[in-house]
Amino acid sequence: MTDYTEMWKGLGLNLDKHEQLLNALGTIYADIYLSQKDRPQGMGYFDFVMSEVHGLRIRELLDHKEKGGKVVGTFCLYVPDEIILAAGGVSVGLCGGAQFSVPDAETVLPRNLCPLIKSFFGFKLSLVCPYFEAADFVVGETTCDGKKKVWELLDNYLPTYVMEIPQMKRGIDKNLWFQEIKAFAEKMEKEAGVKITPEILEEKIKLVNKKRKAIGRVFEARKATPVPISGKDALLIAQIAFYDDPERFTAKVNELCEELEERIIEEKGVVDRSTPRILVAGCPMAIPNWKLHHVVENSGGVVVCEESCVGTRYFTNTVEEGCPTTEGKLRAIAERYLKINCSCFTPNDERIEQIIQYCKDYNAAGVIHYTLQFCHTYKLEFVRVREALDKAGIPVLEIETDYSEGDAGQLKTRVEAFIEQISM
Ligand code: BJ8
Repeated sequence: MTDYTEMWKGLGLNLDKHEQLLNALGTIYADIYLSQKDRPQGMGYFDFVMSEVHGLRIRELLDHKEKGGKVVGTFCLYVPDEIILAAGGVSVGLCGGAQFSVPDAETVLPRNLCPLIKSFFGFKLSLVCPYFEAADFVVGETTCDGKKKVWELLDNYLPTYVMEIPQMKRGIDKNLWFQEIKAFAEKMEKEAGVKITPEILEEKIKLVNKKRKAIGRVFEARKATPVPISGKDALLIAQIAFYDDPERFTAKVNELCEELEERIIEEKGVVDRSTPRILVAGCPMAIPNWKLHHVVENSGGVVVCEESCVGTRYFTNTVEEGCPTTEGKLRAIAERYLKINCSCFTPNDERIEQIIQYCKDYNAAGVIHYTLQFCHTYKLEFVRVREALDKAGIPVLEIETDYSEGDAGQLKTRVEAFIEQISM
């Protein structure tokens, strides 16, 4: 094992706290991931990435900075990777999935706030996240109210650029969004001191498209019965997509897919073919939030699809390739990103239609709608999601939770009862 202490010291991490975090993460990972049976061999790469989560990848980011490149922290699917990459930057989705940093965040933020926001803010306050410390600046966005206001506070600790995301998808909203995309490209050019040429932008559009298609291929494999990969492993892949090197990640995901496709031919699953198949819909699960998947897969079910930003919302739709000018390419980027169906938009009918369609595509016996505590948009949108699922005759369980283990027992009881209900 390489010793990265000097690197972490150089980044200004709180070494004692950081060690506690890594120890806790190592134990949780071994319990939740390494204990699984019949995992595809291709998951070995993702286990390796996790074992080096604060090591090798951080070293790569620092090497990139030494060569003059920028590291940009992001928190939302609407921030376009293609533009960051085209300006010679590296984009890292910053973690916000751990209870570890929540108490520190609550010394500044109100307690009745979404745990995802408290978690990432707490990581910055506690000086335990090397990605945060390696980032030159972060990009926030005007999605939910909590995030929108937290950027003003985060800016006290790290330069925070905010993109305005419209909340509707009319013609005027599309124009506003295109202007925002253009402004972001200019911001990246200024920060990185480079000009984004149409050639380089085209190259990065293709790179990110390939990455999305590779993740889509994993999801395609999950439609099979018996399912060749666990929901936990598929979730991990989608989480790692946010910070791994895109080219290497894509190659490794495609390698894994070849194995999954062979498993499908051999009818080799990670669980029995009669295992109830669950679709999880709702709030994103930032790394290392594996709580719900672990409960489901320890209660006799298997997760076959996430209608989530660590799932279908990430890979659905690609950016049109081959537009001749930079302006045309930026327009294509704007169009693709505005097709993401986040509950921060109104109306958001397409998301509801998609959930129903995914249930059919993935042959799901039921839906677990996952809401993080105090996330009003997903919570409210669930009223309409439930109506649509009831109408379609698809059973649904609503879970509202945070990152603590306080409700673990209650959660397990409810999930077990739901799985029993849909197995009948
Ligand atoms: S595109 S889902 S990543 S905004 S932070 S909305 S959980 S209260 S993360 Fe999101 Fe972009 Fe939409 Fe996806 Fe709710 Fe929490 Fe807000 Fe959240």
